[in-house]
Amino acid sequence: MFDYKEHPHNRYNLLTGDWILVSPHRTKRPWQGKVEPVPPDNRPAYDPKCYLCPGNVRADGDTNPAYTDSFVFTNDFAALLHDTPEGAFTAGGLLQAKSERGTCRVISFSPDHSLTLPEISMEGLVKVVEVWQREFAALSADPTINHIQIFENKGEIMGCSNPHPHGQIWAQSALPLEIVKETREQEQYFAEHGRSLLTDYLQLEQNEGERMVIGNEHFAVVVPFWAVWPYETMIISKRHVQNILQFSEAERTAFAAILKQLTTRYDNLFNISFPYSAGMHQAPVNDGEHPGWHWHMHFYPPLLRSATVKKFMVGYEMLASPQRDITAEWAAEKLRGLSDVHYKLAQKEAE
Ligand code: H2U
Ligand code: ZN
Repeated sequence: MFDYKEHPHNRYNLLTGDWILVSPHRTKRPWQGKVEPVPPDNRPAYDPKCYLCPGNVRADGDTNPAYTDSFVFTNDFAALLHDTPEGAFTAGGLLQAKSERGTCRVISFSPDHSLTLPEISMEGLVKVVEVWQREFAALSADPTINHIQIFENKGEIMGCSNPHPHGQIWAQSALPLEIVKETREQEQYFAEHGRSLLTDYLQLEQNEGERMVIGNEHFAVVVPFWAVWPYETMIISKRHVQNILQFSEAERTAFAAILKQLTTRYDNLFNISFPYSAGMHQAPVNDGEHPGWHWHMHFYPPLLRSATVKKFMVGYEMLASPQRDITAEWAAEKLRGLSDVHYKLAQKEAE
């Protein structure tokens, strides 16, 4: 009898249409591979060499203002540019290239160099959500922009260039690959059922329970059935909205709260500042109606079994398909069991 908790199997990703290989029996294998160093975690509130701290000079020679909440600027090394000429290149009916237009923004989440999202106050986090909303509104006012990717790279292990709490936004005219897939799957489901795919998925997860992590009145966190990264999660809005501008005031606060709670639990998993890449997926803009699109946020953390052992996406995964050993159900149970009090606070209180 097939038991998906024990036997190797493929799981279907509802949002992309991809499949991933799950090998639950393999978690018992011994580990003698690479162990990552734990980066030091005792930063000052102000670092004179940091390009994001207030009053400091950035690579392009600009001086940051003495900001008190958050601070947003156009990336000095932007991957996308506003003034790219329109055009295309083809050769032999085989090679294709199309010019791409856009912009990249950097957002410092706080003037305090020593903080990370879970350590920023609720008031500060609500302001971060407001900045995301303002940026989304401003960027979508440009009719050449069709997709706005709001994200955060956290931790040296993810290639993050600076520990100062910050995120990025890349806005562009083409729809990137993941968005094309998620648009296709969500629109198709909506056309068939008249409800959003994630409304029905969340309902199912709430009924099953075993992949749920945390939730509040407006948002829920789940380890997706098809998760690839060991502790991958997804924040889903309980209301079917297409983008962050449609959040009510209560939803904005509830989103800030769930962000704090989830990132706190992540830090508490291995008692370190937990690395990840995280980002919101939202409906395309200036691109007609997308009634099937349902706002959500993915968290992709690279760590596997401790602060120093990372999951590698190599070999079979580069050549064939993503694969995981520990199951989504096991990871969710682990995350559910963690405290909502940040380990640094708990340590301070214990002293
Ligand atoms: P990451 O740490 O997630 O890579 O983001 C930091 C971004 O900040 C990075 O894309 C930009 C880099 O190009 N940057 C500036 O815009 N100005 C600077 O002075 C240094 C870094
Ligand atoms: Zn700084």
